[in-house]
Amino acid sequence: MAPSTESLQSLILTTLDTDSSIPDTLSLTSPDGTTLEQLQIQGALNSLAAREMLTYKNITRDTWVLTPEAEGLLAEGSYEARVFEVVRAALEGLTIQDLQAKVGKEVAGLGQKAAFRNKWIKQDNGKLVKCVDEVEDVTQAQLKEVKETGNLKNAKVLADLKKRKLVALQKSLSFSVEKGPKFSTTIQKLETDLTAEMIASGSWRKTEFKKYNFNAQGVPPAGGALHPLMKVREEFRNIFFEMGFQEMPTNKFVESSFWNFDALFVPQQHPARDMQDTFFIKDPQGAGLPDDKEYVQRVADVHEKGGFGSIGYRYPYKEEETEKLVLRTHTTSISTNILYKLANAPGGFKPAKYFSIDRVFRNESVDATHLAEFHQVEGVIADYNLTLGDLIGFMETFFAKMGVTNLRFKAAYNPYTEPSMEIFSYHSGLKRWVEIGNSGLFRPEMLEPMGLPKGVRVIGWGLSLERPTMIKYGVDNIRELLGHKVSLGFIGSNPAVRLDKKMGREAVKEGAAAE
Ligand code: FB9
Repeated sequence: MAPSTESLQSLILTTLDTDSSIPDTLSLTSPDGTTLEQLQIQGALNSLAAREMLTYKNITRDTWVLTPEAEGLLAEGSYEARVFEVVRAALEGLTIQDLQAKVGKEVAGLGQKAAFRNKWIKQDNGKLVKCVDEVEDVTQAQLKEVKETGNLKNAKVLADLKKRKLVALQKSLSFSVEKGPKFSTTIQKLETDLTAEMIASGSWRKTEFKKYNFNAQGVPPAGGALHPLMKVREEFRNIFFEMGFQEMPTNKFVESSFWNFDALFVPQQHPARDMQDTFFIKDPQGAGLPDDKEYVQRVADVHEKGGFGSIGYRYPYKEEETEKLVLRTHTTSISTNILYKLANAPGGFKPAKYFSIDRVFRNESVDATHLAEFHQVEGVIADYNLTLGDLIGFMETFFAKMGVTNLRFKAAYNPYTEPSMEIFSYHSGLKRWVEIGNSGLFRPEMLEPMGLPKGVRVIGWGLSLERPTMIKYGVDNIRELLGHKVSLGFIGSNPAVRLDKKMGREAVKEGAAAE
């Protein structure tokens, strides 16, 4: 059982007291004779040195130590000595097979070679016979010298033993110790706190205080930690700001069906607007419609009769439907409202780039990668004569900022964009294509009723925050990332990720996390 620091300190002080110095702490042995760990001794020396009771210097030396194999040879004799023993005992000589049977293949192999070299044995018509009556196991003696002295006078032999992996160099550290100015054999307990009583009584004057250890690592401050999702959100926000985007205000989870659906030319009977996809608010019953009644009418008209080159949906547009309140199913509702304001801004439309990152709610069946809510990352760019090529080009630029390249685009459908495309990236970890987002050119049926000038096109795209976060942090199940099962340790201990930097674990684990 390792001696306590206190008992080590008193051993050192009593030794110093008797011997006035300790030339090498290797000589120190614990009262129960167990060899003392030099590192533990160093701990005891440090606290005594801090109190100027002693001073010490390091003694580093390279000592040669025996490898486990060499320990075996030291204990049972060298291979060649063992072979010689067996051959000597076999008066009629011994076949190789018999020798191997007796000492094993490896010993027979290694031992023979050395025994031959030492002319201890020889081959005689197919049998091994002894050449001498007795031998001195030089190897064993050499290993013994190394064991006892940590070295070997004959450097050549030492090099050979090293080559045969029988010895290894070990740096050993010990200490030479001298008495210090405040040497004493008793350790006075050092006060660590200056108390009011000490000051009142003045006892502090003759009290010895423990020195401040300014190198001591402070107690890690129990501080908050950003949730990994928020760390990745910051990465996305930086990417958008870098590209000159403005952030849209997203502080409203409850949206009217007008801004969440109708203004985006999503027909009122579209399945996405059913209970099983959207959370409808029971109370209050309905939302006030936008004050711009003409705009609402234009939206109703384009649904019913079309316009702007569209034939519309040709169904009776119901005001009560458009007033229904919902938990927003996408942040595209915010984009729509911002685009409307852009179209009606004093001084008229100006090209703009906006983004939003916030929670959206979908009444969907939850599974390992889906909850009834997720964070949507969305970008929109409004400018004259934007094309599908601009969208594709921009996607490459945008995703390249997070280290995602080699994109593929697959035609898709959204009620509010035409053409629409799903975006895929080839994932080296998974060795397959992963869907990393959705995008499109907003439909004129959505943009023109707002009053956006002819020729203005708006490209938009979106992805989730959860997917990249799960991939970057190697999380397979979304419940490890969100919800009551999340380990706070995971939150507190995870460093912020750099979206554009491949993280070790991530490369490996990414496999499992992807869709
Ligand atoms: O995030 C998604 N995938 C993804 C993203 C990033 C990633 O890692 C990056 C490497 C670092 C890995 C995967 N998806 C979008 C794709 C799929 O996960 C998809 O199955 C699930 N989607 C969500 C919706 O689920 C119902 C992700 C979410 C999504 C989908 C579409 C939009 C936004 C989020 C959109 C949009 C849009 C389109 C046009 C105009 C404006 C907005």
